[in-house]
This record gives sequence, structure tokens and C-alpha cells, in this order.
Amino acid sequence: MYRPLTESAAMDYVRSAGLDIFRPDETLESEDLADGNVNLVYRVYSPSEPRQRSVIVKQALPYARVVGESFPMPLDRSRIEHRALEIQASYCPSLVPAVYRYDPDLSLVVMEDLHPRIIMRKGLMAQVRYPRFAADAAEFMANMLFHTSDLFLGSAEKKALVREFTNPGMCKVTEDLVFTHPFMEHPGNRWNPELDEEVRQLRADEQLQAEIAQLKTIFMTSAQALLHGDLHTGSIMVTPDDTKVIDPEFAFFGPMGFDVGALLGNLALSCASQEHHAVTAAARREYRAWITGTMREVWQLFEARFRSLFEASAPAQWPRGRFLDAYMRRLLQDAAGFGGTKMLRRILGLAHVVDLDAISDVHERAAAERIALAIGRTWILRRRDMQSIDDLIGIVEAAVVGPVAG
Ligand code: SR1
Ligand code: MG
Repeated sequence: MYRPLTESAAMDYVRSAGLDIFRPDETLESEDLADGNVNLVYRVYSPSEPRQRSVIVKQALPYARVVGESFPMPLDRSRIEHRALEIQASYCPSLVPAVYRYDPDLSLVVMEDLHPRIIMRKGLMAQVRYPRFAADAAEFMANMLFHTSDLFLGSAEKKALVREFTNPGMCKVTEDLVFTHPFMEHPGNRWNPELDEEVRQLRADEQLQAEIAQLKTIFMTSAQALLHGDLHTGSIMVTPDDTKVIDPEFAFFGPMGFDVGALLGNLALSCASQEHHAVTAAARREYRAWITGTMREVWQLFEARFRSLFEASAPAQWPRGRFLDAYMRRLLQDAAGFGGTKMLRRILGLAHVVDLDAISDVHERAAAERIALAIGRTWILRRRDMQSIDDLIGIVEAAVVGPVAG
């Protein structure tokens, strides 16, 4: 029967779970690692070999941990996460954590401890470069999005998967927190008071509101592929040599551009936050160039891999040539719209990002946030003009030099 586990209950659970990693009578230790918004996360380890023999216990709570019981969230997300991890592992085993146990009664997953990888967002804040990341992210997205789409699956098989991944509670969280509440008055919203005027203007911008509402309808109705559903830089753990994608509890069948845009938008948020995090002008310029170069590489490698999977495995019902060109262009344009919306919500809405919230000086934070708002708004409004990744990057580059130095 479901009950939220304490740290010591998680340790007892792991000890008696019959995993190959630990002996049943072994003394174990644990630590509370929860730092995301919604779940309990413990690391349980053997004190004799704390890094070699350790596991992560991730348990869903019936509400969002950072808000409390006033923000209910479905326990079923644990089933979704486990199944998504299985499918991801079938296409990209090296890019996701290994799962050791799924317990549907306790809504928990016991999985690989990803130490020494760190949450990518934190590495970006310290200007660490990740040379493997673009290729790994592209490989993950191309494999998952192509192989779970109608471009690869048979019609009945695809629809059966859509049914399995119907994730209404988690989709509603995204519909509210990404597409709706940040753009209206809502008690959950919070923002830097220095941005009162910008927030008022964004909420009064009818063209922007109409575009975001249209993006919301695409999110709600386009079952293109099985998405990760929350593919930001806090859902990625990295070292310079290796990448793992975690936390697919928001997985559902949605528009491919939502995942691609989440990733590009969060890289752009990091670019904006370097206004504070990079200490010298030269370091800022160089690291921003690395981030925009990475954005370009992510898209270009993703597109190339997606196209090669299509050429090799799409059934003959899908014509080659112009069809795929238009498909990829539309995907890029959707990514600009969704990525921009996700940038704005991290500044106007309930769930922020540490890249920006860690800037304690409100003036400095506002300077970085203004850059992010300018990028997000322009990506959304100009998304139909986007013909190549360089169009999105040009908007980032204009925003980082424009309002600040200009
Ligand atoms: C209640 S906070 C919910 C947010 O955290 C997750 O990381 C998702 O981004 C979601 O919007
Ligand atoms: Mg998460």
C-alpha cells in the first residue's frame, strides 16, 4: 500500500528488495537528494563502497514537493516514468539511467546512481563545457522522436502506445504552468519586482497571447511522438564525457518541437544568465559562443540523425524529399515557439530556474531576465520565419548585446 518513504524507510526498502548490489543483512546509509520540484529522492549506499555500490530511490508524492498538498500531482507518473525509461533504454541505453526495480504500489523506481555526473544547469552556471552533450542530446531526441512517431510505427501500434502514455494530470500541470498561468493574473505566479512593467506589457500583448494560446492547442492535440515532456537542463546529468537524460515523468504523445524547444530554450536561458555568472566580459563572450555553438550543433546533429533514420526505416507510404523538408522546418518553428514560451514561464510563473533565481542582486537578475524575455518573446512571435537554427541563434545574439550594452 502506498506511503511516502522516509530516508530510513527507503534504506530498509532497498535492503530487503533483493537487489544484486547489496546483501540482505548489510548496514546501509542514505542521503536525501531531493532538489527538483516534485518528488522524493534518496541515495542509498554501502558505507564500505559508497560510490561503487549505491542506488537512487525516486518516489512520487501525491502532490508537488516544493508547493505542498495544495498542488496535487498524480502518482501514476511513476508508471509513466518507468515505461518511458524502458522505451528510451531500448533505443539509447547509454543515455538513460538503468532501472533496478519499479514498485507500482509505492509509486517508486530504484535506479542507477549517476554520480559523478551533475545536473547540467549547475555546470552551465559555472561555465563548464560539455563536448559530448550536443551529439548525445541529438542522438536521444532523434531516436526517441522518430521511433515513436507515425513515420516509423504502424498505425495501430502507435495508437496503443498513445493510450498507454495518456498522462492527463501531468499534461494539465504543463498546460497551466507553461501556457496559461504565467500570462494572466494567478496567485501561483512570482517574478522579480523590478520587472513589474515588463510583466504588465507581456500580459497585455494580444498578439503574444494569441500565439501562446495557439501553441497550447498544438501541445494539447498533436500526438506526434512520445515526448520526454520536461526536457530542460535540470533533466540532464553530465560530465564532460557523458550524458544521461533523467525524469521522464511528464512523458506523453505530443508535438516533437516541445522537447527540442525545451532544450534550446533552456540553453538560451543559460546564455542570458551568464550576464551574471560569467565574471569577466571575455569569459561571458566565450561561454556564450560555446552555448550558441552547442545549440547549433544540437539542432544540426538532430536533424541529420532524424533524416537518416527516416531514409533508412520510414515505410514507403511516406514520400522522400519535400515532405521531410517541410516536416523538419515545421519542427524547428514549433521548437522556437515552445522554447520561447518555456523561457517566459520560468520568469513569470510558479516554477523558476536556478540559473536565474541564484542571482541574489535583483538589478543584476533583472538584466539577465530581460535578455531571456526578449529572446522568448521574439522566438514566439517570429517562429514562422525560422528557416534554420541560425535564425534562432541570431535572436539570442541580438538580445545579449542589444538591451544591455546598447
Ligand atoms: C510544481 S512545479 C512543476 C514544474 O516542475 C517540473 O520540473 C516541470 O517543469 C513543472 O512545470
Ligand atoms: Mg523533473
